[in-house]
Parts: sequence; C-alpha cells; structure tokens
Amino acid sequence: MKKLIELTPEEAASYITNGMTVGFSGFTPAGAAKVVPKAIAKFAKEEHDSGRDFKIGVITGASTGDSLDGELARADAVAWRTPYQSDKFLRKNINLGKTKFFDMHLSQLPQNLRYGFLGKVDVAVIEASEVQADGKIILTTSVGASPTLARVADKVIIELNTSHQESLYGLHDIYEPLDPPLRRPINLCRCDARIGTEYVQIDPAKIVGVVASKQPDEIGGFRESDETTMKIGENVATFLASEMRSGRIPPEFLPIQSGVGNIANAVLGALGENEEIPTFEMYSEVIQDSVIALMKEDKIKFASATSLTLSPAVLKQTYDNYEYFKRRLLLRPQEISNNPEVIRRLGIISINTAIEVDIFGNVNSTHVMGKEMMNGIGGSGDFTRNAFISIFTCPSIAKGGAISTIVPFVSHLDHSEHSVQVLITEQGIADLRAKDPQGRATAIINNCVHPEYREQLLEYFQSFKGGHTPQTLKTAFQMHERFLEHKDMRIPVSPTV
Ligand code: 0RQ
Repeated sequence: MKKLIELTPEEAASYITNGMTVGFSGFTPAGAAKVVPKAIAKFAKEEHDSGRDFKIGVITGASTGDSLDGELARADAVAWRTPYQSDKFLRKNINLGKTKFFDMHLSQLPQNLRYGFLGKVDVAVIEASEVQADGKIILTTSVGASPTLARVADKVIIELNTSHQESLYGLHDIYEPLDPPLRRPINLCRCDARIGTEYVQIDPAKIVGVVASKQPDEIGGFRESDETTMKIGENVATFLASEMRSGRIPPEFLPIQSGVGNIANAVLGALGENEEIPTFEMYSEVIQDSVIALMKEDKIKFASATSLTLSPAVLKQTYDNYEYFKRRLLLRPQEISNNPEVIRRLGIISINTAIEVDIFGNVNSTHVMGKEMMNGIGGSGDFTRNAFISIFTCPSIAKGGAISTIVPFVSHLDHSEHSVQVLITEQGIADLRAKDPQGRATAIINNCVHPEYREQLLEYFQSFKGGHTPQTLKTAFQMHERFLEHKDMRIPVSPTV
C-alpha cells in the first residue's frame, strides 16, 4: 500500500495553479480547510505582486471561516464561488463584481458536481481527523459536500487536524446516492437511522499528500439574545404549542430544522423553555450551541445535521463529555441532511430567517434592496419547500427602524407564497395556511408589521382596485425607493407651522 506523503502548506498549495477549480471541505467554519487555503492566498498575493494572474474557482459545502473565504477574498484570488458564503470580505468582492457568485440549494450541490454541471474539480482540500493509506478518510466537525468533492476531484490534499477529539469515528454517516436513472429511495425513516459508512472512501492514488494542522474551527460566539429575538422565540414556541393542542402536530412532536444566526439560536432556546413542547429531535443542517445546551437538559434527544458549528467553549464541553454526546449526534452529507425526499418523509418543521417578506408571504433571504448579496439561499429552500410546516422569522424592522422588513413586494424572491406557511416577528404570528392573497395580507399587516409601518402598509393594501392579489405595480416598491433616496422607509412627518 502506498505511504501517504507529508506536505507543508506551501508544498500543498503549489498543486493549485491559476484558473483551477478547487473544492474545500467546510460547512460553516466547522470542518473547513484552513492551512492550505491560507497558503494559497499568500501565493496568490505574491503572484499578483509579480504582475501575474492568479484566481481560482472555489466550491465548498456552505460558508467557511476566515482562513478560507476571508484570506482568499483579501488576496482577490476567487474568480467564482458557490454555493454559499457569509464572509464580509468575500461579500464585498461579490457585490463589486470581482467574484462571480452563484448560490444554489445546498442539497443540490453534490449531485450537480456529479452531473458535471459545475465542470471539473481539479483539487479537493479536505480536513480530516484520520486518514488511512487505503483511502479511508474520517472527517471532522462537518461532512457537507466533502465526500463528493473528494471523489470527483482529480487530486486530493488532506489537512489532518489534531485539534479535534482524538477519535471521531462513528460521528459521521456517509452515503452518496446513485444518479438517475439508477437512484434508489433513501432508506431513512428516523432521524437517528444510519444508512452509510463511518468514513469517506476514495481512491488512495489521488491523495497527493497530507498537511498537518492544529487550527481550531473559526466559529465566533453568539450575541446575547435581546428583547426582540427573545420575543420572536417565544412567539415560535407559542405557535408550535398551539399546533400541538389543535392536534395538527402529533403528541410525540416532529423533528425541527433551524437556520443559523442569532435569531435561530434564540428560537431554539425558547422552544427549550416552553413546557408544553416535549423532548424533540432535530433533523437540520447545522447544530449550534443552543442544541448542545438543550441536549444536556434532555430537551433534545437526538440531532442529525451536516455540521457541528459550535463556539470553541461549547465544542470543548462536547468533546469533554463525548461519551454522552456521541450517541445523540450524527453528521451526514448535505445531500442527505437537506434532502427533499427525507424532509417530506420525516415531517420536518422548518424555521428560517428572512431578510424581507412581503404582505403576501413571499420571502427574500438573500438580497438587500434587491441587489446586494448577503449570504445566499443556503438550505432554507431545501427545507421550506418540503417541510411539514414552514416558518419564517424576522424582526419587523431593521437598521434601527429605518427599514421595515415587511414590504408591499419583495425586492428579490427566494421562497414564494406557495411554500411559506407561517410568518413570525416579535410583533406576532401570521398563519398563512388556507388563506387567499387578501387574507394573507390582512394577517401579516395586523399581526407582524411594526406599529410605525402599519398605517403605510394598510394604505397600500387598501389602494388596490380589483383583481385577485391586492398589488399595485406602480407603488409596489415605494418603500424601497424612499429608503434609497432618504435612508429611511418612514414617511417624513411634515413640519407643523
Ligand atoms: O445586519 O448586523 O449589520 O445590523 O442583516 O440580520 O437580524 O442579525 O439576522 O443573523 O439571523 O441573519 C437572513 C441574513 C439573517 C440569514 C439572514 C441586516 C441586519 C443585520 C443580519 P447588521 P439579523 P441573522 C440555514 C438556512 C439565508 C440562508 C438560510 C441568512 C443582518 O439568516 O443568510 O436561511 N439566511 N440558511 O440589520 C437590510 C433588511 C434587513 C437587513 C436584516 N430588510 N434590509 N438589512 N438586515 N434585514 C443556514 C445554512 O444554509 C448554512
């Protein structure tokens, strides 16, 4: 058996040349490649300083950490990027047009790679906790798209990261579906079902070398929940408890998917505190700090996801009590954690955050004022479209009240009124199920809009003259236009004489 060769980060980076497509492990900063992308960024800067071009195409599972997206963006080394990002430097390059970005449903990335829709992957850089000379790779805190990236790439570089728990064997369940017309049903009928292997298996001949790393995942902590996020969380818990009372959610409850960020963290905290909601399971893509806290209290009994996105202190607690947690956690490829077939079968309750929602329930998750990319659609579409109940949350205002997150018409559309069932802000709950457009608009304006904007939206709604949907094209973007002109969506009060 071929012995694996040890490489320095610089030697590994030398396999990557201008114009290549590189796949990196990482779904959120969890399990993201770190030392090799940093070395690539350094090399890119040197090439640029010498007047030579150096830019690559970058594919990952989702967002990553500063050593990957941050370093490469600061070196202006990213020609194109997919499927998701949340780095401020990369976001800037995307919005300046320096990096081409196409965001896609995260469940589709691995199959799109196999179908050849994204072209050839030249090199995959994969963080591992263990690698064997026969090509078995045990991943770290995320699975994401790594199994597929490692399998389709021409060459593979391993970042062997020893900052993790000594053995993560058994944390992962690796299963890659066959492609049509040979695809079979995904035999997953419970959150804790295992259908694959504990390791990724690739052809060892493709592994060009192993780079040692001790760098921990670059995950920041969360902002403390404030009054608004706490109220949103309480409203979500109240809504789900009332769905249980009405018998629409069964007494044993249904698995929860929760997005990332401060609001999602506060929502999970509130679910944990609601006494009517029984112990539940998660079938999600990201496991955040709040899941671990609720697992310790036995409020969450199992969590299946594709990444363990924990702040350093919480990851340490998890590793310190690994015997307890390893029976309750499972990481799957994003193609399975976010799989529409499985989401529909298990009856997932999805909870995601919107940037902007219109009075009909159309949701914008990605673009500020219709044109500035924030992060990407991520997994929100995979879950929303296929959920048992799909919920969107957001504060009713942004930027200190200068923006109403509820507008007459979204400036960009990610989730349509056909998929969005419930909207929850700190103001209240709008249940949009079985309502026509007028009923939806009434529920949203009455229950979710901030008082400072209620009259304005009501006036818009009432200006409608005939038709099925109360929409007036001429004034549909008046609030956005006012913001672009005056940096505030509120109608200025005319001075009293
Ligand atoms: O900016 O921090 O500069 O003030 O957007 O907003 O309220 O802190 O909420 O951190 O949960 O992020 C939709 C971006 C929300 C995220 C989004 C500004 C606001 C603030 C962040 P500041 P909050 P969050 C699973 C599912 C898409 C992907 C997804 C997201 C910043 O949840 O990327 O759902 N979702 N994935 O001020 C202008 C508005 C605004 C606004 C908020 N209407 N106009 N700015 N902001 N509303 C995850 C994965 O797939 C991995």
